Amino acid sequence: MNNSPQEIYQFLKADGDLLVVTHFFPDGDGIGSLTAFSGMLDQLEVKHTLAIDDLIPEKYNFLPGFERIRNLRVQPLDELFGRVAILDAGSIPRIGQAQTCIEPGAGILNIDHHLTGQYYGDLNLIDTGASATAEILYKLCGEFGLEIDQQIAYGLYVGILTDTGRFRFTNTTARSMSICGELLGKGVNPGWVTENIYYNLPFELVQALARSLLTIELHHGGLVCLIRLDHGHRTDDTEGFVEYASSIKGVALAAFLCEIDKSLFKVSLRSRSPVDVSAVARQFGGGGHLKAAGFRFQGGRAELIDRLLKEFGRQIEAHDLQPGVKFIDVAGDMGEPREEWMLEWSDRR
Ligand SMILES: [Mn+2]
Repeated sequence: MNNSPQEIYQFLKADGDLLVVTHFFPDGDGIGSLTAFSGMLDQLEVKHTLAIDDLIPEKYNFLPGFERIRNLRVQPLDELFGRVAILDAGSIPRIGQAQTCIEPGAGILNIDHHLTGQYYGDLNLIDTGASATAEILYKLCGEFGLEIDQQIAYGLYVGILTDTGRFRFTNTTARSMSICGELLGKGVNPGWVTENIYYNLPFELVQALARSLLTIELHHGGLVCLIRLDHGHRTDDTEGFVEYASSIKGVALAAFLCEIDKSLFKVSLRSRSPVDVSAVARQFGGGGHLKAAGFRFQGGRAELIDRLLKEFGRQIEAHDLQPGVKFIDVAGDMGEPREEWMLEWSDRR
C-alpha cells in the first residue's frame, strides 16, 4: 500500500507549488515534521507553502523555519494547490479548513504513523511502527540522500521528543533514540529544546493547573481519579493535565474534564490497567486507543461525571480490578512499540 521513495521523490519534484499541512491542535510532531520537511524541500528545490488551520503554539517558535508556517485562521490562502503533502494526520478532515485550499483532483501525499491512519493519499507512506512522523521523514532523508542540516535536525528531534512524551511512552525504541542521538551530532542542543518546550510556560497556564489540581478526586476505592478545568479558566495547552490524575499510585483509570465552553467538555481518558478506554470513549461518541482516548460532551458537569463514573464502574467490574493491585507489568512492556501510546486522538489533535 505504501509508495516507494522513488515515487515520492518524483511526486515532490513535479511542477507546481506544493502545499504542506498538518492537523489542527498541532503538536510537536506535526510542527517539527512541517519545518523538517520544509528543509528537505528546500534542498530538493521544491517551491512550497507551510500551513496549519489553527493557532500554532508559541513554545515551538525556536524551531528554524517556524516563521514560515502560516496560520490559516489569521492569514487565509486564496490560492488553490494542485499538489499537497499532509503530514501526521490520520484522515483528511483532521487538516480542517486547509481542505479548502486543495484543488479538485489535486495529488495528495500522505505521510503518517497513526495506527488508525487511512490511506487517503494518491501516494501514501504510513509506518505505524514509527514513533513519530518525524521518524519516517528521517528515513526519507537518507533515501533521498539529503544532508541533515540544522532546520531538519531540530524539526525531527522535536517530533520524536514530543511524540514519545520525552522518551517515556512505550513507543520509545532503540531506533527512535539512536536517531535522536545522531541528531544531537548534527547540532541539536537538547537542553535548549527542553527549555523552550517544557520550561517556558506562561504563568496563566500554571495558574490554571493549580486550579485544576484543586479539583482532583478519587472514586471507586481509589481506582478512578478525576481532574477538571472549569469554564472561565484558560483552556488551551492543557495537554498533560490528565497525567496528574493517572500518575497517582493505585489509580487504574483517569479522566480530565476540560470545560472548553459553557457546558461543552473535552474529556481525556487514560488507562493504566487492562481496561480499554477507547471503548469507554466510544460510549460517548469519541474514540482513541487502548490506553489513551477522548470524547466531547455537551451537557451538565454533574451528568457527565455521573455517567462517566457509572461506565468506569462497569469496566472495573468486568475486569475485576481490585484496589491496591499494580496493573502494569513494566518488564512486559519491552520490545515492539505499542500503538496505544500514540496519544493522537485524545488531547491534541
Ligand atoms: Mn505524530
